[in-house]
Amino acid sequence: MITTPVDGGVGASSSTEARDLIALEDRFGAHNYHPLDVVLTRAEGCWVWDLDGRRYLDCLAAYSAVNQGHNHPRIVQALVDQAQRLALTSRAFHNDQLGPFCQELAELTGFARVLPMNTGAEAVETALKAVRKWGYKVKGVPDGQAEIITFGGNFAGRTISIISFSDEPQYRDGFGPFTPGFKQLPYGDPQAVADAIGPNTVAVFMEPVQGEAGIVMPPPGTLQAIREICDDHDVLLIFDEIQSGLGRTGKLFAWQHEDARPDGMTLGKALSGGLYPVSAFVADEALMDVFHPGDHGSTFGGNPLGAATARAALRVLIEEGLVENAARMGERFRAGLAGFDFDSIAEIRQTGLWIGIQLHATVGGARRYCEALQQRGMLCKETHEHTIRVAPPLTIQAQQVDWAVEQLRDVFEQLG
Ligand code: IF1
Repeated sequence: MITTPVDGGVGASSSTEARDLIALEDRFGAHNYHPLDVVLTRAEGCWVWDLDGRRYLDCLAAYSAVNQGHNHPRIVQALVDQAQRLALTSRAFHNDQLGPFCQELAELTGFARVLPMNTGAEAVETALKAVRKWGYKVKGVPDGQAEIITFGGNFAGRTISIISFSDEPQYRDGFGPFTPGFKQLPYGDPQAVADAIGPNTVAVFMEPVQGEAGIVMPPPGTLQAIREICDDHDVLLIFDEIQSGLGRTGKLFAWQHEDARPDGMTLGKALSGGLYPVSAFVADEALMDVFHPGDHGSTFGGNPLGAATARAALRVLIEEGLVENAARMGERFRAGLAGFDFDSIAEIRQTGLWIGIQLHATVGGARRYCEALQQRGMLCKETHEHTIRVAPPLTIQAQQVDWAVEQLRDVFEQLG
């Protein structure tokens, strides 16, 4: 039985302790985020609790890093067991978790080789280095001339090379000079790709569904068309599945909604079930074998604690049927939202358990809708001011979906 949060949820963290904790963050932390006014202290499955004991349905899932649900017991146990045995060796030595992790991820993704890193941005940087080196050593592009095609609306991390191909002014302002070698095109336009490819183009790098842009799907057939264009021009296709992958869209990987197998993928977030930073770049030998010992690496990349945690997270994803559940529950969400006829809504985009409710720019932004949802015990996060993003753990059940749709309906009726 879904019950409303304790005290009916009164929104802003009211306890003194919560306010003191927020004050500490404000006094001693960098001000690089503007979180909702809630202080979380406990989580289980799809639910999180704040310091005042209020319960919330987590519809952000740490930007799709907790697809398996918060603190999944099997993943926690794997983390604890490994932490008590061997946590970090560096790659100067082998360990007994990395080989099995690489094998299991290679078999799951259908790619021959795995390069393990920690954050999504590091996996993206690894992919960028791989395609550039492939361009010079295999395709024969003149040294230093490699070009990578990217798309407007992308988000792939916060490093200087990654923001060098971002079109979001705030992510770039004050951080120049930028890394050269990127060409940016309109998202979802295969003809633009065909027109832009030149002799020095080494790769197309893209999200098969854009997350931060507001759950933006390309027109049907786009991925397949770009795949064919890349094949015709000896250009690599790399999909960033760090947010769209591992079941989020109701397929194991978002590209599987089309017939468009890439030459490599970046993975992260739910790769560890949200228990530990684990990311990876996966590719076939022709691409991955450009890396020779000493070319690239990381202190924590491939550590046994992350590898053991990720092995458990992938087992849970598959054995608990979370990809299939995401497809079913996503369909339930879509059906529930189909009846939303509110003037404030410009568009509802949905694929699997990934929903973007785009509001008209005239209604004053999505944050106040997220704040109203918070008061009803549902945590969402707006993206680019006007879109409410709904992305619960893939473990969500029908009752919770129906309850979430009810809260969304009430808020739209309340705020118009
Ligand atoms: C923040 C959103 C932002 C990603 C894709 C790579 C990365 C991400 C498709 C980098 C990370 C996070 C970063 C976090 C908020 C969140 C995010 F898109 F998910 F909503 F920012 F745009 N590729 N996305 O989504 O992975 O290095 O963070 O592990 O930076 O505020 P990371």
